[in-house]
Amino acid sequence: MPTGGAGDPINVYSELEPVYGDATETARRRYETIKAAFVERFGSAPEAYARSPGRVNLIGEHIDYEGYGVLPMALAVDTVVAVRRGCDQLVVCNVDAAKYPEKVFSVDPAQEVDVGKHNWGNYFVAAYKGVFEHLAEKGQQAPAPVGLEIMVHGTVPTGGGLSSSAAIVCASAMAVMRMHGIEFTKGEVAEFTARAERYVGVTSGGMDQAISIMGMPGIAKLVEFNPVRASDVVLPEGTVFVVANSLAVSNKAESATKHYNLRVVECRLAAAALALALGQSREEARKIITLKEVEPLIEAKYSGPKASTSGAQLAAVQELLHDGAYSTGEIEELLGTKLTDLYEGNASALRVLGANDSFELKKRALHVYAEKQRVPDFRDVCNSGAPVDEKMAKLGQLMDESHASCRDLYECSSVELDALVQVNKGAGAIGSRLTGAGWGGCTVSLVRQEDVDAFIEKVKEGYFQGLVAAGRIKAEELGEHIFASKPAAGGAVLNLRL
Ligand code: NG1
Repeated sequence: MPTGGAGDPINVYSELEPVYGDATETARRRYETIKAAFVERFGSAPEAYARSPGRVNLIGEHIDYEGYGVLPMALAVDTVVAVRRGCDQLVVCNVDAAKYPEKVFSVDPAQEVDVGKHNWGNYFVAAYKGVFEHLAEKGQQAPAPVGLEIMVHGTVPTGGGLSSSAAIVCASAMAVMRMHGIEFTKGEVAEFTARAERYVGVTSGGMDQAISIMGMPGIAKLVEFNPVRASDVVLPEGTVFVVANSLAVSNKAESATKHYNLRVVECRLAAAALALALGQSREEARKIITLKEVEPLIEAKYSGPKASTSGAQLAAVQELLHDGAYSTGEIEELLGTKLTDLYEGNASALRVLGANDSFELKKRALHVYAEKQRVPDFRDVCNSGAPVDEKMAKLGQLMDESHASCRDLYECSSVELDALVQVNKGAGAIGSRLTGAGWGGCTVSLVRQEDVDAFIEKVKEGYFQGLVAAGRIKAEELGEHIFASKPAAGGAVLNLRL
């Protein structure tokens, strides 16, 4: 039985069954294809396979970088990395060579990742560097780097908010570790792969790598940070989550200064403004980075049994921050510093300051403090002894509230996502929301097992048929854009005799 604790070693199996369960026969055919591609390119079979899944976040959006726990599950779709020690380079190939052409890199762990020339092989190099960097951080002697022959195959849709990038980075890291005889715990791999992904130019919050490594079949995870850890959340019997892709593509890296990274800045400024209003000096307020750090200050002022709950935090925000945007000048006056000085040395934040001169603080803080409470609430409903129907109704309500908050307060939804959520609800979803960063990408809907087929048909009619008719997607591809998923296994190394 796979285990998913941060202190556990990476799972190693000699069979596909512990990972793929009922879908083992389909997986076997896929691995045979990967092996055949490997043999054709490199002359003989791989020594091992490493695989890591995509994920869907069930609740807790845009709060991981504020220090709060999130509640994702691993998906059945994954990335497989077949690997063998060989030549004196890193030769990175893909079964889909037309889309992902072969890339060759040196074995030097200190090499730079060329973010300017974005290519898919960068994810492998980022993971490779991450393994050696983590060894160095631990003060452990690194083994001599060896050349590797690699064949990758992924089934996680790319660019849809299901963390295809975490899947390839985590699978690559495990393959590199295996070939160098290096062992780290799951928690260590989750931490260093989150940092390593930044080499590819994305400021990751840490959720995606943690669930990709620590996911378990049938179990969602409450993932918490500093240090990263995951605890089991058993979903009610008969619960299925249906993922649907709005097909609005949000390029996170390109739009970061107006979307993702702007929100990170707004949250810090909201935290600083709250700290000031709660009596901290300007100097102290300038040191505050996350809204979580403000919690004890709120607790000190709003004494009483509920002082540590989101109720007190939301009351504090309502009282202490004003409606509407804060201008750069107003915040600079409050904090007694130029914002460019506050963010000195932080290139992504400085780009945000260059592109924006007003910041929404109240709405963002209201979202974060309400959303972070929905995560333990969701877990508590799952763990309660209530009847299944009642549990599902409460979970659905939390998901609906999360979507409304993302749309109205965090403003990270989009016309397409809102339309898809509406179609999902009309098709019988008990709860439905955007998942991942938003501004495009996927929705996740809670559906009863017995209703799944009818639900998917209705959503195909209500949302996707129009896109087929407009020639944007092909009817035979619809299964990639909407699919049911139960929590699937996390990352593993497979020593297979195929
Ligand atoms: P996506 O864009 O869905 O991979 C991003 C962050 C997460 C988290 C969510 C919002 C990366 C790689 N991931 O997820 O850490 O902050 O947005 O909840 O940036």
